[in-house]
Amino acid sequence: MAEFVNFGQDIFVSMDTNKDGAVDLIEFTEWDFGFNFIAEDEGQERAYQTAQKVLFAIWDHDGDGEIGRQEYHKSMVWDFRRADTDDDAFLTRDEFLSGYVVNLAYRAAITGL
Ligand SMILES: [Ca+2]
Ligand SMILES: [Ca+2]
Ligand SMILES: [Ca+2]
Repeated sequence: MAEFVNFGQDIFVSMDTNKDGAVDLIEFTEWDFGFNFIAEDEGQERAYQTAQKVLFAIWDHDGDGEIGRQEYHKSMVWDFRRADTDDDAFLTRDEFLSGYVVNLAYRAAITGL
C-alpha cells in the first residue's frame, strides 16, 4: 500500500504542471492515465471526458474545483482500500483492474459497461 501511495504522489506532482500544490480540472484532464489512445481508437472521446470529470469530482472532496495534496492523498488511501477486497494491504492485478476507481471509471466510459 505504501508503494501505491508513493506512486500516487509521483502522479500528483506530474499532474500539477504549474506547481501550485493543487490539481485543477484542466491539469487533470490534460494528464493521461494511459487511456487516451483507447478512447480515440474507440471513438469514445466524449465518454472519456465525462469519466475524467466524474473522477475529478470524486477526488475533489470539498468541491472547490481543485484537488489539493491532502485530498489527493486521502483519495489514494480510500481507493486502495476499496480495491483491496481481501484486505491484505496488497493489490493483486485482478484487484487493481476490477476494483481501482480510475480503471473502473475509464473502462466504463470506453466500453460503455
Ligand atoms: Ca496546479
Ligand atoms: Ca478541493
Ligand atoms: Ca488484496
